Amino acid sequence: MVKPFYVVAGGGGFIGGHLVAELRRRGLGPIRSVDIKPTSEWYQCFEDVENIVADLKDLANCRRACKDAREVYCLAADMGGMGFIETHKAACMLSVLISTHMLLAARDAKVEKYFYSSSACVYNADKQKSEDVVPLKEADAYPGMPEDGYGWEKLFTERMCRHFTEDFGMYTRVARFHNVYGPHGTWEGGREKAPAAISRKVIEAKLGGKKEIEIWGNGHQTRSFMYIDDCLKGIDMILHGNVPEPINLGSDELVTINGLVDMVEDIAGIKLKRHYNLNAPKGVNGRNSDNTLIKKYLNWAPSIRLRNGMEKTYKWIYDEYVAKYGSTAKR
Ligand code: GKE
Repeated sequence: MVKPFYVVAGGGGFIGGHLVAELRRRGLGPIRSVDIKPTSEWYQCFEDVENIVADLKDLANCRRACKDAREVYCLAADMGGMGFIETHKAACMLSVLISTHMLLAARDAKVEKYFYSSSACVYNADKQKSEDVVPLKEADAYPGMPEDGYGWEKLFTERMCRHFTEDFGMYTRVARFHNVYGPHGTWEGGREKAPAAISRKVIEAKLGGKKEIEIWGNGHQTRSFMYIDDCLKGIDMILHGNVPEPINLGSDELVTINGLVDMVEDIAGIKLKRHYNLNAPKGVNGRNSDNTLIKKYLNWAPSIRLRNGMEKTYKWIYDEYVAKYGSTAKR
């Protein structure tokens, strides 16, 4: 019997919501989307999808999620930007219950293809000490010294996927996401990452009239940021391609945090006085994606320019902000 369902675990989240939308656009289905949040808090929710509110830390819920599944995309995790993962290490590690139970349930349900979203946070911290970072190759995850809490859980689950393949013959694919951004994601509340946080702060300053911004760290930190459309394309290619090992899925357009602020200011048409909070969560000094391996396997790598993605992201957050707080908000 052909198993029909395309299952997105974490479908109420930023990337999960976009993935459900993309599967619909491709005409695939039926689709099942599972998330712990009430559907009113899902970033994207579609009536023609089987939407389930459930805690995937419970094995029984994972079995329900994987029933009759053809493909499973495991994106469910308790996570966020640096402000969240540095201060919620135990919660991040408890996602191992989701990761473990989803793998078990998918194995027992004999799903055809299983995708796991790992993270650039698996990389050895010693390789990310300098802002002038050498792009991270997949082998740089070892010897293991990942981001404390969140990164350990991701690295552990990568290994679990590998051994489920080796020991049980399960088809798994693993991508290491590098800081994904775009519309329909978290932009306030503490879990937001730098692209959304900087956008919100610039909007606050623009609408509030106080022409100042607080930046975490000294602004010299470097990162690469991947626009959601590249992420969706990469997930599809990695899941359906011959990519038998964890692989970088990230942009290699390196930018300093100051450079990101310059860009958002330019988009907003404003210049702000900068305050640097050196006690705020900072993460690693430098991180970039080496895309040699993904090009070798797929003859493709993320290529959407940061400026293009940030213009769309800024606009979406601006509209959300005004809808919530009004256009003369002083927060
Ligand atoms: N979140 C945030 N908010 N970061 C800021 C802010 C702000 O207002 N101002 C400056 N930053 C700086 C942070 O201090 C950090 O150095 C850099 O921007 C990027 O922060 P981030 O976007 O929150 O997250 P990271 O790139 O450090 O880490 C993320 O990496 C991903 C994988 O590449 C993780 O939080 C995970 O979301 C994910 O695994």
